[in-house]
Amino acid sequence: MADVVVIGGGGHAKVLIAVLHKLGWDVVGYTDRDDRGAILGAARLGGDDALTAALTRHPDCAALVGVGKIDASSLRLRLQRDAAALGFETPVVISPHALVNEDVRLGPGTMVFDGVVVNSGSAIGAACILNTNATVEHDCVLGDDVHVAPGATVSGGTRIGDHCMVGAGAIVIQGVSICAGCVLGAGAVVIADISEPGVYVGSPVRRLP
Ligand code: JB3
Repeated sequence: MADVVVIGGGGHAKVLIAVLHKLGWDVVGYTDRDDRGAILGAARLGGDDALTAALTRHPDCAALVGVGKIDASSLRLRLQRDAAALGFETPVVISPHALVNEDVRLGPGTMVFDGVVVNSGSAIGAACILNTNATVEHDCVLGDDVHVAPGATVSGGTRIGDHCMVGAGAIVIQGVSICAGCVLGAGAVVIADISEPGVYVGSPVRRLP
């Protein structure tokens, strides 16, 4: 059984820890500035300054970012890079209840949750979240720190830049390019390229001022 520490102790961490348990990882604890109590049996170790001590106690320990993402900030990627700089491995996590087909590349720290389908030819960057029941179709290219929220559909041949957030139930049609730094609201429908960072809502999407 491999050891892992989770960075962050909120809702996303809970979902991540449940998947880690199914995969047989031993979650040695989580870090958070707030004490959120035990999360599925994982205790708070302290703030992020407790990571160094955790690595000393568990020298082969991995670390995964359990802070979620609801905007276009780079926080998750920064936390992951900080953990890697301390010496932690940041492995890919694929739920046993997800389907990742052949010829798919997943960057370090990317997490693929229950019910996700990723189809062949797709390349997903580092520290991404493919959340519950999301679909990433064939030949897509997703940058680093992209969150595809529950139930969203990214159709074939789509490109999505770094730090984007594809909201719950959103639909991106085939072949579209979305630049870095975009947030698509829940249920948004993207039918044309997006080249300006911002928050987009509706069907078809419009950019919020
Ligand atoms: O929609 C879904 C399925 N999931 C959402 C997820 C993607 O994003 C979820 O519903 C939430 O909207 C959100 O999850 P997250 O980030 O876990 O949110 P929350 O439950 O508010 O917890 C965030 C936790 O991260 C808080 O306990 C913060 O104190 C902690 N946090 C923030 N910054 C941090 C840091 N923890 C550490 N260790 N380091 C930080 O820099």
